[in-house]
Amino acid sequence: MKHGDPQLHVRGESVFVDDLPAPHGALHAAVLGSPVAHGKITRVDVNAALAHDGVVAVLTARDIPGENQIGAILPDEPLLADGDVHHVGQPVVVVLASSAAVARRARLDVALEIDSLPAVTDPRESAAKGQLMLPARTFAIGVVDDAWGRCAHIVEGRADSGAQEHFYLETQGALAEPMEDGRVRVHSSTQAPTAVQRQTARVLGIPMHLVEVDVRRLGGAFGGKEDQATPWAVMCALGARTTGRAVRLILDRHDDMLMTGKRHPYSSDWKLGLDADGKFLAYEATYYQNAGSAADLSPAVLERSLFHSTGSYHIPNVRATGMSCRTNLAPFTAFRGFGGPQAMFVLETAIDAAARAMNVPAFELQRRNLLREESVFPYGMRAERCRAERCWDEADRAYGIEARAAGVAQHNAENVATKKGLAVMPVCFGISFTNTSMNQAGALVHVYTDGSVGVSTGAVEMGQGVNQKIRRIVAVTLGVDLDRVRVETTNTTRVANTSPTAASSGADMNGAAAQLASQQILERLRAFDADEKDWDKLVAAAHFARVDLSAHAFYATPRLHFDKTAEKGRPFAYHVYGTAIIEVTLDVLRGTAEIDAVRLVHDGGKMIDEAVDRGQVEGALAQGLGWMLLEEASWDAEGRLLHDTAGKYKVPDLGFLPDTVDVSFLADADNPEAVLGSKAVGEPPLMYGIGAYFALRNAAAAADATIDPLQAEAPLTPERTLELLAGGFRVVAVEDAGQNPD
Ligand code: LUZ
Ligand code: MOS
Repeated sequence: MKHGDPQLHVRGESVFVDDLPAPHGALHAAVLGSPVAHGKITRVDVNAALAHDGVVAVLTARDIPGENQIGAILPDEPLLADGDVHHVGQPVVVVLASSAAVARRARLDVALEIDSLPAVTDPRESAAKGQLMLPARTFAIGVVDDAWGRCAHIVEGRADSGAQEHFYLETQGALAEPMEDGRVRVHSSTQAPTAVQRQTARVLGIPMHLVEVDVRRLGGAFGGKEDQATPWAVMCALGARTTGRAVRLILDRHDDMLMTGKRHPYSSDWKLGLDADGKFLAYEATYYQNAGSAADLSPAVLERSLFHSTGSYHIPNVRATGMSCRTNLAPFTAFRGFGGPQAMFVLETAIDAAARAMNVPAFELQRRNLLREESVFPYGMRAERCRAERCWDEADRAYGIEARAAGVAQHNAENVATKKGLAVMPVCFGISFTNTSMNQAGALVHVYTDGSVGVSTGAVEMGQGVNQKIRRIVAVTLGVDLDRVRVETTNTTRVANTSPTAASSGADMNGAAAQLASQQILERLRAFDADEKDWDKLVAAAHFARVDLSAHAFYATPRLHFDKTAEKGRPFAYHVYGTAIIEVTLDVLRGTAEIDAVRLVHDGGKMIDEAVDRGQVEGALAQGLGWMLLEEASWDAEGRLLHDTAGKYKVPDLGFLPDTVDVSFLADADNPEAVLGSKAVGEPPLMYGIGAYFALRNAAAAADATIDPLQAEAPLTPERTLELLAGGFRVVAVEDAGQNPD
């Protein structure tokens, strides 16, 4: 791979939106956001800002020629606030100037007056006030209420998980150029070029064919650019339309953190019932999703929480209810896992509590209740080619769960100042957009007369290696060297009506479309000359004989259906499985922890590019560990973001990550449901990180047996760990224990 993204990245040659050469006369934009979380706008006076040298225009809601609306699921999100504001940082005014510095300075001189109203930041309070985005949804199987009576053990409690910054290296940004005849071309750092095209057309009041969106690559996205790249791109297009000049808007880190949404915090109630043998009989969960001030993708995220309420386990009686609760925080949005991690954290909390109540290791209960072939999920789908037990048993065979647990117990018996903890985390994640209609992709393949190949698809490269996979798929299909194949930018005039590159399905769907297009060309070439072995000669001769060397193809994931009235169907093409074993060491006095090792077996299918998949597993794991133990997002009671700069927010780095990360891929893992037998990889491994929470809490419990397992709150930062220990921890006790170990 001589010309791939990794090579360009390490040489610093990769071009991002901010690196594109500025068109002649290009302007720079800065956005003024609301300083308060909720209120009525009483005055917006832009004259002082306009008076700045270099300021060309200042845009408000009144400058929007079309609809002031960019909400995709619900129409509840104006591009620029009009009348009222609903979160701190909500865009109100866009300043266009000769430089970003001038635009940022001038925005401070906009006179923006707002009458503050009370803000709601807590999802339970929002639900109590009836501020749901949509009616609550419930997924159910069996009869939960009858099952409790048959349970030998019932545990009940609460679990809370926090928000998470996407912290993509490249912040949100776009560049829009006015073109002839009313057209606009938008370069956007988006996972969803078609969404940018659609919302730009909506806000400008023009047809979609006047809007071209082009995406070379993203410097990371993680879901943060599935829906929330759109406003900045639309603002640029609006500016270009208004001034006739190109407009670039790149959020600085502070604005990005302040104005954009994060992973949804959840507050949840749970209840788990088991029989005397430790079999799960009944499970009930209620999720209060903190959705923020506009729907964004929240209802879809909530739906995925419901799909993943039972994690990797078979539970015959389930009732899971979810609510998207409107609050006065920036709209929370897609983030790798998309509601799945939040739901799995709740269930693992319940399992951990049950294990403590029954005085057995949690991993015994986990293993006993894993999904099996033909297990039915609460949403009616059966587990096909279920690999939950295979991954677990393979991890156990390779890494020895019992032996490691014994080592941890021995350490804890011999040590007072440090305690070790172990947890096992099985993952099962459904692959496909839960919204069935989104499971479609297109590709356009050109073979040029010199035999080189250009491929366009709907997939967006964001560092996940989708272009490398598509290259391989096309090269293998056509039978040419990898170097003959180039993946072009993602562009709405070449491949139209695309779904976002999301739901881990970018390579699955766009790769399949690229394969179909390549096959069409190959069939034409073979029909023309079945015997010619030399690719270059074959192509040149076929062109001379007027054979079409281009093909478009379309792929729609087969066999998907879902009935939202019954909440039953077959929403996923397949599931990805895996099991991780996580060990940590806690410094009991300081509350700090080291993650010692993560060892895992992952079901990668028949991998198209093992290096790419390994990178995805390791990166997702790091993000999951960070979410659980390190990354603390916080707001004050007035809805002001407290972690509003890079310096106030910890992201996982090499020092935080374990020295030992053993990733093995399941052997013989063909997958007939995806291209070339592969499996999607982007999101599932994030959820291995959940095990770190329980490994650490187990370590804390080894220091203090009084820690309440019925309440779980993530992230388990050193501060929170010390709070947990404070209940039963006394310095005196440690000194005593030193002389008199018990
Ligand atoms: N985005 C989306 C997603 O729109 N629908 C999904 O089901 C999904 N799943 C995971 C990540 N992004
Ligand atoms: Mo999504 S969380 O943009 O796959």
